Amino acid sequence: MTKNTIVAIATPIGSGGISIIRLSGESALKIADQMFLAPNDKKISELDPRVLNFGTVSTAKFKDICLCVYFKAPNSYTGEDVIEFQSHGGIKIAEGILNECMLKGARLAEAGEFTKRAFLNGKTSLENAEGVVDMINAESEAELRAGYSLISGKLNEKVKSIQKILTDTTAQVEVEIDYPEYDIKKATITELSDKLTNAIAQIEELVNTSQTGQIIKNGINVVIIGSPNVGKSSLLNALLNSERAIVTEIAGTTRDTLQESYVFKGVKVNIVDTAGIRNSQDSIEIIGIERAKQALKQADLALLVFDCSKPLEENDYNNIKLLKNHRKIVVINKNDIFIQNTETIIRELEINETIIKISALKKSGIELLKKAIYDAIIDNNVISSRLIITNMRHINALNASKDALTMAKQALNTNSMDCVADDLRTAWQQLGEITGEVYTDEILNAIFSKFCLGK
Ligand SMILES: Nc1nc2c(ncn2[C@@H]2O[C@H](COP(=O)(O)OP(=O)(O)O)[C@@H](O)[C@H]2O)c(=O)[nH]1
Ligand SMILES: [Mg+2]
Repeated sequence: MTKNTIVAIATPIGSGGISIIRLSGESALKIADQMFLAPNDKKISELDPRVLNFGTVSTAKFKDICLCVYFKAPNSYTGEDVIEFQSHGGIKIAEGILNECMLKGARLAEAGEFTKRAFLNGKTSLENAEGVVDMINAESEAELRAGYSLISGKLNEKVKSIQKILTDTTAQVEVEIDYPEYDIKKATITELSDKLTNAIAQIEELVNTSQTGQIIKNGINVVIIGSPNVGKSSLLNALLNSERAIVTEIAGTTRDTLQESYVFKGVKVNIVDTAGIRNSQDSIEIIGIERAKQALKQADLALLVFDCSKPLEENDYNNIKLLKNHRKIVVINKNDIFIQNTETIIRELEINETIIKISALKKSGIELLKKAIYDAIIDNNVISSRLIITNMRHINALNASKDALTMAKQALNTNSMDCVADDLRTAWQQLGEITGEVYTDEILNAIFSKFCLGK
């Protein structure tokens, strides 16, 4: 009877101010009544819901002073009876209360099970729940903003408004199917077609934000490429403002790729320092150079670094060739010495890309470079739009819906109204997968397994 009541520690495991142990399900109140007493010997079921009560929690092995709150179904996170104990924050205390709840009949919740129940009980939509995970896992402000637009229902609102167009259109199409004795007016076909064009345009507008959305989610991937000793590792350190990579005057110091991140204007930038590319006999360095080339393939942008304190050499020209078809920014380093060489180098490079002059040693030009990296990749129009699609699942559903609408439009032109109705239903359902109006167990498992325990 009680196996449907779940329990988990909702706060991170470790020492801290407080730990929260959360129970949800039909026996939550009964279990809490056996464990918690307020000072006047009142059980939690005798106290008001939604009030934080002071009292004592008792387990078989110890007692603790704690707070306890009861959310009565359906007015809770999961839509079921929910109890939360707030104990002193310690691993043994939280585990003890958790174990006691299990002894009294609750079972350990799976990852994301509280939120899954919230979804199944109609307390949250699917994309809303995904917004919660995105916010928890966010590493930049841009990710937080994208997560919040899901939680606050902006995508939901938009999807519902497109679905409304589709429902209206379907109704009109079905009238035509039901009364085939009347010839469909040309005006009707044009009107229906316009509605579909409008829906497709709205979906496209969302899909168009997804490229920037994916970058917001994953960060801008930047790789530093250049000959040995041009100052790549010094540049990484300057961008991070920390002495992360080893810098020496010995060529070939960096053997392996090294990835770190910083945040600029709220967007995460993943930056990879690489071994200088040259013809090497050193077997470890050769592997490093291979890794550098690999990192280049995965990067959104390369920083091609040159040293302006000496003339360009063969390795530099090879790197220009290597990066010929790659999106890049040219970085001229060591601008603190031999500045007169810089212009000669720029002329020799014959490169049309953005050129930024810096001194990694003196940390000059670094902010300018950070801005150039951001501007090269981020579409400011998208960033300032209210809604950015960051989630692959949403992108796929939007594209599938758009495909079905394109087919509906073609069917409309050939007057196959049954096909139009079918395609419209598919398009509606694909949008429904975003909000969770349409779902399968696989979809739910894929989404909720990304949650942490206790969420
Ligand atoms: N004067 C000057 N020296 C630099 C600058 N950047 C790097 N160096 C020096 O160049 C040498 C090689 O630097 P490093 O970052 O290890 O180069 P990497 O091999 O490309 O990673 C070191 O001695 C650095 O101190 C710079 O902006 N100005
Ligand atoms: Mg290096």
